[in-house]
Amino acid sequence: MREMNTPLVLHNYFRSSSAYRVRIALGLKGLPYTYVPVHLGRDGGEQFRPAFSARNPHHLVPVLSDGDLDVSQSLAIIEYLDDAYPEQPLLPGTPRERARVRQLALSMACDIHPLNNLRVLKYLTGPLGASEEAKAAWIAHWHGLGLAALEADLARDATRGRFCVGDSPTMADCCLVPQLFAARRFGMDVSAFPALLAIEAACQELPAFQQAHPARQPDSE
Ligand SMILES: N[C@@H](CCC(=O)N[C@@H](CS)C(=O)NCC(=O)O)C(=O)O
Repeated sequence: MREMNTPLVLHNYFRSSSAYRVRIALGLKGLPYTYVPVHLGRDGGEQFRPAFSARNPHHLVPVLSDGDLDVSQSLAIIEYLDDAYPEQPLLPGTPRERARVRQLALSMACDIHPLNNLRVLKYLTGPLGASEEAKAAWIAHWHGLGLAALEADLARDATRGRFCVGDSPTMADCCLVPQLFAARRFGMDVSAFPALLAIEAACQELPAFQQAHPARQPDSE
């Protein structure tokens, strides 16, 4: 555990893309936090331990604790942080831009990520009896479909700037960088997505994105 003199505690796993989104958001907003690792594989998964289950009965990281409040769901956490700690907003000022940021973030958090989540993949190869090859094909299919749609969406969009929406990082960028990290981890070639890669490069210039990288976390293996 990395202790900080702050009310914010992030229950977290270094490789989790959902947790990675929140680490980026906390960094962009300059908010210190205590890092509590929750190992998703060890001993059947620490997300099922009673202490964690009491915080999140869905058994998923991340959970952000702020005093006596526990918030799960990475996008709800990021919106909570923006509401409670408004400095360095991660949602833009106009309704149109806010809708666009949410649209992009949700397309990753709802339409790409869940299909490749640990428990889904375990169910495929466990009860459904899928082979490792079938699992790899599943991952490549859903990642490829989702990222190609995102590339087409961003490539034609006039609100895109250095970042997904405009020239400041938003919640959409907090999702994009972990999604590309996950795609590469699963062995995908992402070179066919130049708009995504250009935004990722702009993000990676910022310390908040660099410091949130899975390899830099205390529980990194
Ligand atoms: N929609 C949730 C997804 C959370 C989620 O799926 N977390 C994954 C890690 S990225 C997890 O805890 N998986 C544990 C498991 O599948 O057992 C969010 O955005 O926070």
